Amino acid sequence: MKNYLNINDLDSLQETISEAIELKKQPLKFEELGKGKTICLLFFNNSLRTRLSTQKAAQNLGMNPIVMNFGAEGWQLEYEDGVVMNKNKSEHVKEAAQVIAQYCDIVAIRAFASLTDKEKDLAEIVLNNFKKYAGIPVVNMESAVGHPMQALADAITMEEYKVAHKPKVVLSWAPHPKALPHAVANSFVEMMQLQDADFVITHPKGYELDPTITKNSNIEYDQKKAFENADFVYVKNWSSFKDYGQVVKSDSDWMITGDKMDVTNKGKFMHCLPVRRNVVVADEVIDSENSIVIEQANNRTYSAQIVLKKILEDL
Ligand code: SN0
Repeated sequence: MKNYLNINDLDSLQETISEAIELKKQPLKFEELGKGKTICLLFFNNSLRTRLSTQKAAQNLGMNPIVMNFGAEGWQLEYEDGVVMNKNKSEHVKEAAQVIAQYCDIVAIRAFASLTDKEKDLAEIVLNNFKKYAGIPVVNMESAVGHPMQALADAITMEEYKVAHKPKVVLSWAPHPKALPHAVANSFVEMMQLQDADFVITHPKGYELDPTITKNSNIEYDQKKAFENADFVYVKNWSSFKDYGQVVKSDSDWMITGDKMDVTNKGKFMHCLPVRRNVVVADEVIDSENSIVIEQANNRTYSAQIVLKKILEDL
């Protein structure tokens, strides 16, 4: 594999999930593969799981990770061509990306959506400019549009907790005090489109995701109805896509409570974390035995490790 920008960069999701589960049993099996190779992890935004699990994954493969908090400590980058750079942007991505490529073999980037400029967000300007100018493999650690590393960890986790029948999987919007990106929800939808499942998206009217991503996925505006007999309930807040980046209503009654989980099929509660307790989800749900959020976070290491392994094999 050359780059990992989207879940569809994987040749086969099912095979990748199986390989990741094997790797989890023997995480150090391929510690020679990355010997002498360096990965630069560039963070334009905050991170806990992504930062630690991707470093751990790289180390398990024998690589040297270099981490940089680019947002706080790097020069502000210019992405437009032909600009007179006499304002606040100190360096052009053309130089920055080429320079970074001198120091490493793979570059992994976190750059959230601005949620103010829809066109630029949809064009994935950070990821695509690094891809264009760095000339080395690029890994998406949450971009404006997607978080495929999270989606792969989610798929691994669902495989580990799989039910005997075709599962019912619900992606539910939940309230949040801030306007959040669509990336996690988008990649979860794209991943579910590769699965054999009864998949339902539920959210209040006005929170429709990008229709070019959801395509013909089933949308149910009645959250309780959507939850009926669900085997997995994947929860995430996102801002409006149509009224781009806006919190159109707060809808606190969309919080995930024990009552709602009661109509599921002992449904597993999933969330990518970080999560706002008693805003997004009630304590009783996230603290219940059906909550699998910690295992999801654990699987971030193996999703990153299988992705890096595939890239290292093709270097
Ligand atoms: C990010 C998001 O895309 O929704 C990262 C998720 C992996 N989440 C947040 O920014 C939550 C921040 C908060 O203040 O709750």
